[in-house]
Amino acid sequence: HFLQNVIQHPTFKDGKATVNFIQNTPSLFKIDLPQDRTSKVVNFLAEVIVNGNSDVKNIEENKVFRNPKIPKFDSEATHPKGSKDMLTEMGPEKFCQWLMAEKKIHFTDTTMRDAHQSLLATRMRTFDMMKVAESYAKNHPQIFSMEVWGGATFDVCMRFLYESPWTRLRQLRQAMPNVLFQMLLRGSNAVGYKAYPDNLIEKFVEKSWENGVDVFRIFDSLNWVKAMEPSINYVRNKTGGIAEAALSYTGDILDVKETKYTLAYYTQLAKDLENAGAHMIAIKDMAGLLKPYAATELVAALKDTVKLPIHLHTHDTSSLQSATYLKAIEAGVDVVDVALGGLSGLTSQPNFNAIVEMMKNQPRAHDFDMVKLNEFSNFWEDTRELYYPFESGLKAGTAEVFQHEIPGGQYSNLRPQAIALGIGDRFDEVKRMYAAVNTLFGNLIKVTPSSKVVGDMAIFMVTNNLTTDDVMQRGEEISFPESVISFFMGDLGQPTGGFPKKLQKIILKNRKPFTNRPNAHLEPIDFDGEFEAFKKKFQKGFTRTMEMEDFLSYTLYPKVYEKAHENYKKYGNLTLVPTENFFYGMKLREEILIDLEPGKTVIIKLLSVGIPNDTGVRTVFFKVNGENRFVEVLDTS
Ligand code: 3PY
Ligand code: ZN
Repeated sequence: HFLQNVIQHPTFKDGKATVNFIQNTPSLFKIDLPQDRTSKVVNFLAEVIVNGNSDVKNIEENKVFRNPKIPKFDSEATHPKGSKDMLTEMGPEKFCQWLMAEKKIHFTDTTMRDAHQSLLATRMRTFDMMKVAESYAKNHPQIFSMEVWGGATFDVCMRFLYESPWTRLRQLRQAMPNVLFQMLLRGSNAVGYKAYPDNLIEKFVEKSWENGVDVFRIFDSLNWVKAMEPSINYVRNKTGGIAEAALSYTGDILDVKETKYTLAYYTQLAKDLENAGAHMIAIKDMAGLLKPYAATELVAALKDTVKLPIHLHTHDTSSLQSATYLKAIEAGVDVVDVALGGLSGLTSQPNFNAIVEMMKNQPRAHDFDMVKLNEFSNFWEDTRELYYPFESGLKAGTAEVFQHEIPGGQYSNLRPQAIALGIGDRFDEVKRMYAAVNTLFGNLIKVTPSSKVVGDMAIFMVTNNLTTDDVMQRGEEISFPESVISFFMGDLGQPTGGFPKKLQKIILKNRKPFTNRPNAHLEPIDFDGEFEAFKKKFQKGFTRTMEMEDFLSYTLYPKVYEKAHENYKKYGNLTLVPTENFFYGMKLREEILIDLEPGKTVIIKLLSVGIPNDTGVRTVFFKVNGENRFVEVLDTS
């Protein structure tokens, strides 16, 4: 193509080409190939090289990354039998009986969901997960489950990573067919921040199961059983999976002054969830407030109250939570949530590797190949470096969490949110205000989305220099954040003990709140009609056939989906681009390999980046599979 361009160029034809002809004539490199997958990826790289990835702030120039090593495994061997195979053989009820009869402590590995949600603002890409997925499932098939989906991953996958969450799930499922996959489902709020129609939740559960989810951890951000019940039923009736219902833990059951979230409150909640049909009970300690001695009491009481396996989840924000696990294990908890060393600790889960060591030579020990398990920890430690712009900045455990009660998954987002609003240096105030807002709102269970309401209000008050007294005394003049108004309208359901009435009046300014289930006043989705309309709108120019899963993504996050879809059309499947290049572009003369599919690898080398021309356009020259290519990009800096 290049030679054709040279030969046909008028200057060359007229015999006027000098030694600088090629160098001064970029159009010679303009080769009109169809916009194939390679071109799309090259276009994306050129864009990031010139303008950066808009999601990445505060780049450290000349940062050098380590090369994460993938622990060895036999790619020819079949996967060893694991928990997924057992669920298939036994069905959920028998499987849960087997689990309760187990002496060994079992582990859920959260590395691919909550760990990076809580440490790296959920930015972990499928590319890095897929590097180790097969190796992990073959080396450590004895884990109880892998938490790989749900929570904030669904939104962030599309919003910032331009990935399809469904494709992520399918790819991981293929690489890890032997172990249970777990997701976090926000009950009536699915994987979003508001209530959705019941039939949307039903379809979402069904499709999640079909695409690979086995264990559904269902919670409600106000611990409202009524809001969890439909999801429990959908899992029971529409899937062969496990309905794990969660009690979200807040406060301190050992505090004699605690009158609301007492031990009796939690045991009653567990009983109600068992009656609602849960196969398992999770203690969801989203902020890491369950102290060791409280764990002894709570786990023992739950074991006495329900005949279901107990699964404990915590965040190590205070650095105390390995002790909580020890006490919970002694009290008979069946499964604990842990993250591989390199992505553990602080706002993430306690350290998997260390907890296995803690239990060695003890009656409830569970044997793992520690050399291998540590290699996986190292893989994540090295990989984590690539995500440095998304680190929360927390350097050490903080006992402050027992005062502010900010969930681990929210902490890593709240600071960047504060920085973006120009109050980064007032983060201490934000944390204190978070606690004050919680008291003002009547002491809530704070977990997505109720935690977002409290966070939004705290940020709003700090930004506007408001005190809680201001809110109570002159709240009529204040326009509160949308999420706060919606919360007091009852859009997220009813909190334990009801809303503080006086404040509710101030915030709603005479609007009448709902008292029934928010989903009950939402129009059901007309799946036949709306899916057809969706296909009409999005199928044109898209390379594969639109599926119900795409429609679900769109229905849950319309605007986010539209943008991700446009990007997909423009740039193709970006999960193939190595993370370093996805976030930071390429260095001059760097050469990278991208596997577009098995057996189809493209080799891309960056040759040069031109200076902006009169219209601000820069020409980026590459060598792609040995051929010269150039891409013109408008420099928006
Ligand atoms: C989520 O809902 O994303 C959470 O992780 C809550 O803890
Ligand atoms: Zn969590």
